[in-house]
Amino acid sequence: METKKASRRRFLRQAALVGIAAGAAPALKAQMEMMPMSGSSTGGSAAASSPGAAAPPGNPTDRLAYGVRSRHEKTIRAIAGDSVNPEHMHFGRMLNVLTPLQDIVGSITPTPLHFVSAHGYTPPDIDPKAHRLMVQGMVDRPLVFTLDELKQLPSTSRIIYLECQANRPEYKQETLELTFGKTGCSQWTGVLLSVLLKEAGVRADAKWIVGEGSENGRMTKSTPLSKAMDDVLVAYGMNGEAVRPENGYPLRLVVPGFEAIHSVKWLRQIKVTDRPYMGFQETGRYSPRTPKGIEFTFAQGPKSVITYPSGGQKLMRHGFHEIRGLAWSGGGRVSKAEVSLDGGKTWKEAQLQGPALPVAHTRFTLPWQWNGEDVVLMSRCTDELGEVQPTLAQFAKFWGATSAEFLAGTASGAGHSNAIQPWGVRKDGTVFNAIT
Ligand SMILES: Nc1nc2c(c(=O)[nH]1)N[C@H]1C(S)=C(S)[C@@H](COP(=O)(O)O)O[C@H]1N2
Ligand SMILES: [Mo]
Repeated sequence: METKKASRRRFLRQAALVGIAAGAAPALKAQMEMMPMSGSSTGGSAAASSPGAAAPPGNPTDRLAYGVRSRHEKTIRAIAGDSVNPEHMHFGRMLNVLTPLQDIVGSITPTPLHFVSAHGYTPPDIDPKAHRLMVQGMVDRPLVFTLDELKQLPSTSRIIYLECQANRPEYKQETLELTFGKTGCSQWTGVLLSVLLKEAGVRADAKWIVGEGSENGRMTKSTPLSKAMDDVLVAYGMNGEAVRPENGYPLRLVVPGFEAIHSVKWLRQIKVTDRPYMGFQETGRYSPRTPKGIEFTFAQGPKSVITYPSGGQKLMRHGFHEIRGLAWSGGGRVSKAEVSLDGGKTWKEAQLQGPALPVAHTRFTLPWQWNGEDVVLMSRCTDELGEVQPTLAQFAKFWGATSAEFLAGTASGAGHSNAIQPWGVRKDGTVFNAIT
């Protein structure tokens, strides 16, 4: 038997269809106003018909055709300090829009809140029908694909985090968002790049691929062929719908676990080569300089951060708080997340909120009683390779420098920065960045 709820849902759907087909928004609005807003099947119709339960504003047909969040929800992305007005971008200026991690309650980043990074050029407005992807270079058969052709090939969906190399605890920003906001986690859908490369026939002496974007300036980035043949996606889908314009519409690379610069957006070409390009993306800040010369870094190490309580927030009461955070690793699954309530002297194992997927944001929680004292909270994680997230001192030592030099900005150029992030809680409940 069909429940009342199900039949109302069906009615709504039909009403929406009728409304769209006939452009009959006023009729649909009238029907909607006659409907109780909630709970009539459980006898809650009295509350539902109270004046407080008025329909939200705006055109109901539009609202149903493509959902919008409650008007009471205000979370937005911040534009990072190193960005300029997107209307006036030119080479050398970045567009950096941050994921508001402090407001996100799950492990998937809502698409409209996913960070955006673009290298100085306005995200292009691409017509998907006119768009082409070319696979050429050291291949037997250069190929050109339309979007429709790509969509007909065998598809793969994976939940994968992306993180920019500029997400650096040692930048010592005040808030979680400013320090960690250049990461997001989405379900990406597309074709494995290996499918296209096999179709084109990669020559035996090829070693690299170079992805190229469609924006003015055509960003390029070199990625080892071994990775390209492994798990790189040519993605057209992001969380179940088309990739958003700023995130690479209609096509982008998703290179799991590598710093996000590899995940070339607005992808128009894959060139197979025997060596990497030595362009801006390979020689600039993305490649650490060591005594041996320029080094490339690829898979990102294990990293985590407490998202509540975090820098910029305030604890409003003593007693119970649930410590919450995110952990991820370019090396695979997060196998353990730990929290320290005493500035790193002792560690407690946190609860991982499954599924802990490989190369994906993984939530962790730990119940906590705050007695109103000053405390320093930290998290660290371990990945399935057994690698443990380092302290800033350990991280700095690895790159031949000290914490102080990293905090002063005189030791830049290291690879992925995954140092442990401490948040201090003061007696008045305010939370601050306590990195030293
Ligand atoms: N074509 C192109 N691809 C690009 C970029 C760009 O500027 N142009 N920025 C890169 C950088 S630095 C990052 S961190 C990621 C960010 O992906 P997102 O904007 O979808 O979060 O895209 C990468 N891909
Ligand atoms: Mo980036």
